[in-house]
Amino acid sequence: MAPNISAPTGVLHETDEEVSVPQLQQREEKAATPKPPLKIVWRNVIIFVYLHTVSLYGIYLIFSSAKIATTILAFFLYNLGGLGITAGAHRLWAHRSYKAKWPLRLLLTTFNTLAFQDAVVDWARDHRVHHKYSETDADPHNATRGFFFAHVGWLLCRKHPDVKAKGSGIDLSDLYSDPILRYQKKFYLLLMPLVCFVVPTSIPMYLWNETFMNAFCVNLFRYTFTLNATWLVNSAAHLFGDKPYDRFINPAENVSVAVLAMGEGWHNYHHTFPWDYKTSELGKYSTNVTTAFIDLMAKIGWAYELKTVPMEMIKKRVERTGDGTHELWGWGDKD
Ligand code: ST9
Ligand code: ZN
Ligand code: ZN
Repeated sequence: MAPNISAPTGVLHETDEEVSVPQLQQREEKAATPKPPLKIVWRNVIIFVYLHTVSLYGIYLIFSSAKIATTILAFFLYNLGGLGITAGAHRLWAHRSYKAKWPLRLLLTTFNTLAFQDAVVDWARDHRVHHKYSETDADPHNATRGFFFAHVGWLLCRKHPDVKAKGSGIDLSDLYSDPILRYQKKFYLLLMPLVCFVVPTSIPMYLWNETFMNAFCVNLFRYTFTLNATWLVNSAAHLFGDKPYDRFINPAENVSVAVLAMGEGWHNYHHTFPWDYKTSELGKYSTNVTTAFIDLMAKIGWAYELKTVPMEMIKKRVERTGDGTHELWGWGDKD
């Protein structure tokens, strides 16, 4: 059964029939081809070890010498940066699950730069490849290679040749047609250090006389925390949780990840119905802050054409491919 909405160019809408075809093809090819050598990128290993070490010190400073305002700011910026990934790179740009007017696109691009997960066009390219070739060698963070690889290991080595080969077939014209995204990519090496590091470190120093060390380390912790919350979607939410919508895929429903990742842990639903702007069936605000944000933007007219999935389609899918954990008896109480 195909979704009853039109698919924009380059966006991946899996139909029921398509779900396992790439996995099957890949398994057959894999048996015949030797594994390419793993090329570790030591520069990244050093950077991520440094980042996590300073972040641990940042946690210590939060509980010892940092001012409370510095910690509150870090929490606030985690939310803004998070929205730049969830509402921006993920739901708006990678999946086109809603449309946004230019002020919202500009805001989300700024938030996205604060989260420093590379330019939106590159993030969305990897993510579209991830959905289309999920759990194969063409998936940049293929979770069948284990928790560590899916979490951060994939950022510490060169990509598998299949990622580049299969990824080159992904249409990104919709992303490159947006001047805001083109400018973000073009000036990324100037904008990112400013928005992600310089401004968040300077605010506490100039507004409430925080020390450089406290401001710098607490902000680095904020950045690393957001990274790990994001990476958990690729690792934990691809390995642990129920599969009420499709038991034949690895992505699972993981409430802890949903809370940390602002609503992105409902991953069995999301991989089954990737065009839903809520990335979950109900999109309850308590475990899906991003949906609350998009709904607010829709109220002021900055977000529009929000895509969802008809309840009847969800129900049929649950009955056909679910693992039996869906509370079907609650169908009448949806919010
Ligand atoms: C980071 C990203 O952390 C995290 C993304 C996670 C995604 C999660 C998704 C889950 C759902 C959403 C949940 C959100 C939750 C948020 C919660 C928030 C509270 N297709 O990459 P290169 C080609 S970033 C086609 O260098 P290498 C292409 O020609 C952290 N072609 O590959 C490309 O050239 P260009 C900060 C592709 O050399 C060329 O290959 N950033 C594709 O193998 C070279 O590309 C970092 O730390 C493709 N998919 O290096 C940087 N990919 O780009 C880390 C590549 O010019 N990255 N090509 O077109 C790197 O250093 C490198 O990418 C590498 C691989 C070493 C990992
Ligand atoms: Zn997605
Ligand atoms: Zn996934």
